[in-house]
Amino acid sequence: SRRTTNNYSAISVIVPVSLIICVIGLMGISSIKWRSFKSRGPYEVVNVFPHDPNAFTQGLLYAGNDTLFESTGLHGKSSIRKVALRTGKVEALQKMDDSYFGEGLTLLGESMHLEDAIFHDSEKWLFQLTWLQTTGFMYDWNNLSKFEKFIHQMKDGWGLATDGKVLFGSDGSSTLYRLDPQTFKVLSIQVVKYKGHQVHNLNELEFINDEVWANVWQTDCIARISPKDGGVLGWLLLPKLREELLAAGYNGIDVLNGIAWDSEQKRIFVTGKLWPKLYEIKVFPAK
Ligand code: DDQ
Ligand code: CA
Repeated sequence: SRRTTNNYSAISVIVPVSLIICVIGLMGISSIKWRSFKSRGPYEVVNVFPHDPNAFTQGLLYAGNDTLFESTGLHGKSSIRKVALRTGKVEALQKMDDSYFGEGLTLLGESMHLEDAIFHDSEKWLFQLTWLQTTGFMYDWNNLSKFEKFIHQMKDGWGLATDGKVLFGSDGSSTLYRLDPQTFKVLSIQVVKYKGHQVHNLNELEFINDEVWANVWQTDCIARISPKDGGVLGWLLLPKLREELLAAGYNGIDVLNGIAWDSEQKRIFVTGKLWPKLYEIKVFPAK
């Protein structure tokens, strides 16, 4: 009878324990499935908007109120334009002289104290670079036909962004420049590096949450740069966006280029040169 009691107690332990192990195992499997479903990648497409397929996008920014400003390149087709986010409709456009190739674009004002501002009556100014030249243009954001030339000290003009105080510029090299928005003098430079290797071809820029994001020309990659030391904090790899457009038959598209940040609603927009679409994406932390 003692033996029977022992057997009983063994069963009464083994059965519930194995049941518990089984349940924990199942929960584990389902949580792995759930996690892999949730982490389809480090980003997610939230919205897709129309984009002018004739815009050779070289600069993109969000100006509030579902409005973007865009700088386009190619000689004879370069422009600066105000674009409605939801429809992609061009609401204002200033064509550039045929000798210029539009490049990086940023918007600065309000918080900036512009003593010698060219347009005293405007509260914000758009700054635009041009390719292979040190000439840039400053526009009244309310009236794109009001503009003035400036000369900067970078080798070339590619990307432009701002933290609200200085301009960040790129010139196709691995150098990230800080420029004074009043004198356009170089305040400091940083060499952008990933694990000790220089990252060349830095193109369109955006200042997002204390990071400088840069499209790397001829790649589907965006480098997230620390403005403290020029180190790459992480990468955003977006080959799918371009590949899906190609698969949908848009054969004339060029590279991914154009990042804009809506700091109020925390929205990130990306597009490309001659892309028919502009994407709102949600990005998960770099690390
Ligand atoms: N940049 O964006 C790398 C600064 C300039 C790209 C220039 C691409 C030139 C394309 C020329 C095509 C002529 C039809
Ligand atoms: Ca930008």
